[in-house]
Amino acid sequence: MVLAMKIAIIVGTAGSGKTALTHALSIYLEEKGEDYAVLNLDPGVKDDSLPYYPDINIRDYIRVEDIMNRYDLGPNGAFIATMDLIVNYLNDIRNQIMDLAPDYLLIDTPGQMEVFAYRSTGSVVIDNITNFPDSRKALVFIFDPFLCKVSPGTLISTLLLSESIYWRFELPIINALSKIDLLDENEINEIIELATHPSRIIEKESSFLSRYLEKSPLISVLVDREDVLGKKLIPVSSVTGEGIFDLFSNLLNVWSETA
Ligand SMILES: Nc1nc2c(ncn2[C@@H]2O[C@H](COP(=O)(O)OP(=O)(O)OP(=O)(O)O)[C@@H](O)[C@H]2O)c(=O)[nH]1
Ligand SMILES: [Mg+2]
Repeated sequence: MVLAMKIAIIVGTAGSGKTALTHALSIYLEEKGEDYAVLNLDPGVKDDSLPYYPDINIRDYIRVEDIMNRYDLGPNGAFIATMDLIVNYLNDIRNQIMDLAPDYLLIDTPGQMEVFAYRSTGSVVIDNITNFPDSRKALVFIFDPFLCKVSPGTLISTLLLSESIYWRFELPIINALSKIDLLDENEINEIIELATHPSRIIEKESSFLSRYLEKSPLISVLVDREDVLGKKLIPVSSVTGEGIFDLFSNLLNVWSETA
């Protein structure tokens, strides 16, 4: 079956705004009259806390709280077990996607990004449920301003996280800065300036960090990739909708580049 679907997979650290951004993108597509579907891949989210209606919901198949009870596990162990058990339902989810056959599919991913992304399950899940010959995929990696504005070091770790997510999934990636309605313009500009030109972090800092960074192989990875990373960090607010048009335009570019 040929499905020329355009798929956005929303990833980011816990609380970065994945679910809210999935919702904001769904509102945007709804308003444009597009044919889209939303897939919730978070088996631990509270049902009444989802702001959108999931057309496909992993929780219809497996829930973290059931696994906690069944195997007498704590929340983290249960989440890891749940992610591993998800492989049993991949065909069902894939079939649901094929039945809906939307033009656009938005995938909201679990809070514990480190479990989802760094255990093998995450990429296996994404590969299996989205491997339609003509589909186009892109990751949207969220920079949580409340993590990356704390210090240059936390911004660097967020950049490296984005880079490592790219290598983990080997899919085109777009970086988005979330929650900009809670920032002033200077804060937004500074985060974008430094995130897209990591070498300026060294110039800016005259501290131990700067001396360390100059010698760190990690910063040279970022600086070497500056023209790629410098691609963009798109500021968005899922509350006001600011930047969602820009984010979607970038997604369209990435999908068309991979066509
Ligand atoms: N003001 C504001 N709040 C936001 C925005 N995006 C997310 N939030 C808030 O940030 C909190 C976390 O947002 P979620 O969308 O649940 O984040 P998440 O990444 O899905 O969280 P987990 O799935 O638990 O990892 C919620 O209280 C949201 O209302 C935004 O653009 N602006
Ligand atoms: Mg969420």
